[in-house]
Amino acid sequence: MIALIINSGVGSRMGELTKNEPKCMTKLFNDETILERQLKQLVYFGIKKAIVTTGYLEEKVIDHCNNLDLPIEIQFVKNEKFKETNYIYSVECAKEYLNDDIVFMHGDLVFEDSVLKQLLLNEKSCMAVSSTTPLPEKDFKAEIKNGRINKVGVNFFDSAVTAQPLYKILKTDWNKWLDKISEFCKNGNVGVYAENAFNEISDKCMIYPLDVKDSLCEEIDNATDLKRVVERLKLIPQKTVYMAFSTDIILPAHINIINKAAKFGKLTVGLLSESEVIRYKKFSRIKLEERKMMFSNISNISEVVVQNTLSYKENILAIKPDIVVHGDNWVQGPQAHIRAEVLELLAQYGGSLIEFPYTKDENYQEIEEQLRNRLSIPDIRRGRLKRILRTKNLARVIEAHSGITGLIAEETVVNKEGKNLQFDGMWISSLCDSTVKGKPDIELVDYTSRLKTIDEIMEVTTKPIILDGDTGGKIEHFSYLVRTLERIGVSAIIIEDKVGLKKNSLFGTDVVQTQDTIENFSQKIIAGKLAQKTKDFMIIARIESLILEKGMEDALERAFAFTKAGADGIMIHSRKKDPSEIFEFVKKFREQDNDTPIVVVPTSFNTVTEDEFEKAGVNIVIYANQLIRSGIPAMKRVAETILYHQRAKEADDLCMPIKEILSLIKE
Ligand code: SPV
Ligand code: MG
Repeated sequence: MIALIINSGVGSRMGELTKNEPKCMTKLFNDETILERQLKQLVYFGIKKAIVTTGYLEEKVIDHCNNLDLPIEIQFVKNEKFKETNYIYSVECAKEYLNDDIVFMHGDLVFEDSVLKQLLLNEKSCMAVSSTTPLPEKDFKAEIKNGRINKVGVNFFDSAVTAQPLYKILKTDWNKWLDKISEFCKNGNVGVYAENAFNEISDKCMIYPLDVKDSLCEEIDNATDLKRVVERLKLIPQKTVYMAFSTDIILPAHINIINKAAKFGKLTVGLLSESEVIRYKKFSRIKLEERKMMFSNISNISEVVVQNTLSYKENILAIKPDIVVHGDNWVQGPQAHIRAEVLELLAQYGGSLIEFPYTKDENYQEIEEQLRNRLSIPDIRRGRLKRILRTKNLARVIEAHSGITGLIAEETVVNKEGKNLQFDGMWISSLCDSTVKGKPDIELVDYTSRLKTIDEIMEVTTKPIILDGDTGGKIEHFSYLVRTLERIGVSAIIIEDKVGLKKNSLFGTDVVQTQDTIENFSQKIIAGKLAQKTKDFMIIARIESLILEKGMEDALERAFAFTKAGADGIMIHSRKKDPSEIFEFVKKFREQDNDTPIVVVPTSFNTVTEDEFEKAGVNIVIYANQLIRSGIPAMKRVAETILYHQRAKEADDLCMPIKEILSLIKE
């Protein structure tokens, strides 16, 4: 379906109003022109292309349309003889573009949405008529015969109704009408209405009257018409428009689309909630309240609300906007299903999705990049873990032991059921940091080396880092360690309540491991807390009672004591497959302490889902070693394959293509 709008004529009856402006640019109210209103209505009803005939003050019409920048393709066709011909000739000029079902209207016609809607919904070709308005003296009337339009013109008074030059014509009918128009024009019969041609073939070109009764549907021929129509328009409620934003920087491109959306009606903007922005964009730099303030101060926005999910469902159901506006960049790709849902919801009540062509804003990309780089600055990165814990019930953290595993933790995003899932932070595991160096996990890799690992990861990432601090070393040394970590931007250290030669917890009681006393370990925490200089840094106490089979009571006693000593979180560890002791601990701890974050490392109890942990009251889940454990067997297999075949070809399928490796690492 395409639209044909006739805008070639001079409109001399408008007097002064059309002296310098074409009639279609007459302003109605709120500065909206007749043409603007028509085009927006066409966009609203999903029409993608309009043919606009021009003539009088052609450049002004073209400029006006270009400035409107509506998501509708406009083909301008000039009637060079507009002064000496009627619009039958304008239609003839546009003929080559009219090979479709069409909505045909005069450029001075103002109608309400319901009129166009009924017209478009009609299965047959039809013309807008009114059985309730008195027959006009000089304007169009339609003679009705056998329930169809028989004649259209100003001189038919019998069996006639008031008619307006607004039609929907199916291609088959239109072709017949067009052929007759061409015949008229060939014979030089160009001073008449296009309807004169129709009147000769109305038995073949089946156009039915669509009675719009008292709905607004009027041509504006003079200043009196204009005044009357404007008064009626004032009574029609404005449309409601909805748009969602996740951005925390506002650039001209944003203002541009906001202005375009606001042209369609009263604009409500939904701001993606902080936790959802973190999910979607990795990090929100400014708080939701600040984003609200920014958007509320944009004059074309009437209301700002929060959108709690990437899905628009909740807000669409609550607001029932007439229009949702979005860039067309979500037609394909990860957001396509969100769009599909929006369309489905709008269809339920007759709302419309209006999509503007998306233009990639280089500026935006650059600023995003610059701001993203800032996220790696120690002062910004350090505080992110606490912010995440404030906005999400459960943070998911994965181990990183090198630049490349850091990048995997940083960049991996999975889209599931409309949600972007990604990791909130990185765990620098003692086990992995030792293993990657071919060393046992016994505090053998010293801090010179461990800080180097952290630095390598920090160089290429922005997400918060939790350091596995083993026992934390001597109390006197621990204070220095806290300051160093804090200074470089680490967010938290987890220290375990063990002394002597530390072995990996997953050995449990198979090896000799000694637990620290509550008093001594509390002193370590106190020393660490005294040493730290910012409020951002967290010292998390890890309790080994369950690992060392010292019982639940011991674990809980320690947890409360360490919290009292100032620990910012408690990590409870277990090496059992069965998670019940973990859940028991969390339940009992939560009975007395609702605030202190609880951390778990579900290496052995790996059947528990994040959801289950969240429900139980856990706040951080650390996937502590899966990247290194998956990497080692893959590498071993390749080494064995090469040895076996004595060449590398057979190993190729086991390897990532060099091209992909290169694209993984951005320069
Ligand atoms: C580590 O990842 O180094 C840990 C967790 O400390 S665990 O290996 O389970 O002890
Ligand atoms: Mg460790």
